[in-house]
Amino acid sequence: GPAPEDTAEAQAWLDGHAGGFGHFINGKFTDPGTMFDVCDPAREKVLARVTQGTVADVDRAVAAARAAQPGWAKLSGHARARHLYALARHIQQHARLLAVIESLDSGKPIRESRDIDIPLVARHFYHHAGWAEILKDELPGHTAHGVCGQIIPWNFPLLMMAWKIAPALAAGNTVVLKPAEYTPLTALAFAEIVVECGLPKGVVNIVTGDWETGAAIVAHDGIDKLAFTGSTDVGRLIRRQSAGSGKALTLELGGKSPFIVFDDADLDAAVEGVVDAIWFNQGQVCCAGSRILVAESVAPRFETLLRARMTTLRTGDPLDKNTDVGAIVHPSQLARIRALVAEGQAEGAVVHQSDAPSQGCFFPPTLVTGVQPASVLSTEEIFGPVVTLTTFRTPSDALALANNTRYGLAASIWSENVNLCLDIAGKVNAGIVWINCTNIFDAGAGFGGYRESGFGREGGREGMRAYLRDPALAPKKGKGTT
Ligand code: TXE
Repeated sequence: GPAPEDTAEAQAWLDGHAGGFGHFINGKFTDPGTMFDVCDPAREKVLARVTQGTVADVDRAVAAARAAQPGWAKLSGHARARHLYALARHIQQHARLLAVIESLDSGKPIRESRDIDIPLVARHFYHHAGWAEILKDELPGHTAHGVCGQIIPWNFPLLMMAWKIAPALAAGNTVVLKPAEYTPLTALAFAEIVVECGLPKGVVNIVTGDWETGAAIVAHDGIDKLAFTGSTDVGRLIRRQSAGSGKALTLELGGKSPFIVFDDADLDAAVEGVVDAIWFNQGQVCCAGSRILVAESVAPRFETLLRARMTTLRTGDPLDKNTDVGAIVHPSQLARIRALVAEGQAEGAVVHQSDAPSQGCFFPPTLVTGVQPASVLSTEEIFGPVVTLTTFRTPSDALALANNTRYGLAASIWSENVNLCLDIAGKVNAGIVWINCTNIFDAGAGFGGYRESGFGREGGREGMRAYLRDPALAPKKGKGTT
């Protein structure tokens, strides 16, 4: 079960906010307005109440960000770096609280939030503090966009926030960020850290709410750059709505990433790879390896090993340190996963599942065999712990199957033949390719996709450039200043 010292600290924090949360605008929390419930999907109970952001709230947040931006951009790179280093250190100091709140709010296992999400959040701020220091030398003449409007999803709430805020601030932008309506709590805890670190007011503004709040950000004239991570449908909508507005835009959308196992692969390692590819964060990962493509000659042995491994996965209480697979973020996502799997079954797919609790928002780890390439299970992003298994004969068959998707986010290749790996890596349509590993992230490496997976990169040099105006491309007169 949960460790009492973990839950006590988080419970005290939640109790301290029993009156509900306002937005974080211009360095302080507003009074709560019309509120909605934020729930723990594993226990199906209300954790907190947060405010539904209105057009007027977004307006106030953008005004604060606008007013703060010239001063923030005028600071030396070193001064901005010191603020980012402070944020990173304070995140580390509050790591346990942030990890527990993240697990309560999203349903992800505490082992993941503690060992992956929160350390990567701190790493992202440290990395971009370094960028603030060297920006003038590395990207001379580049200037900040101005005010960034950032809309993020619920699968990695605090990490997606860090991916958005750290480079924006390093570059001299100020931000208005909207967390996802299912998981706003760690962003609000981060707002308290912003106060604790003494960041100038108005540099970071956080407005909570659902799609209407997001739409108000997208439509706002005072925003110079939009960054969105979420569903492909909403990404498409935002692209259409912002076309011609002069706003810079990056989109990080869905995926249906292949996981290719060649006949000479280390099959035990590849089976562990599947665990990381599709059962990490309950498969609610944009770059999840959701389509296993395995060489026909080793497929029976691989399937046997994988099904044996599935029986050892522990699905249950996210706060239990022994849990491998936690809860699905929200009943609406659970319903979506169930409907897609039922549709695949109706088409003749064979479903293999391990155990999951019957109470709470859980879906068991699921392997699907006998699926056709045109099946909904092969083409649709399920965004749940569901992986398909298909066989191939030759490397060129594998490549054709891998690229038979409208997405292009990630791919994972398993073989002991490095020449084959590098050859396939160059031909697979994916922004990120992993060889004999999967779901590895680092602040120093650009992350992003092709086709319907969006455009623009986050992390690394490319990610930094996305938050800057290239002097060669910038209009003569811009709103941003450095
Ligand atoms: O995403 P939405 P949903 C995929 C995944 C999932 C499906 C639906 O397949 O099952 O999307 O999830 C804000 N203008 N991904 O419905 O709606 C919203 O408030 C402006 C993949 O939760 O895209 C939230 O903050 N903003 C993905 C954010 O967009 C709008 C992660 C994402 O929510 C808006 C999440 C609008 N019109 C879901 N409508 C990934 N790539 O990692 C919604 N939002």
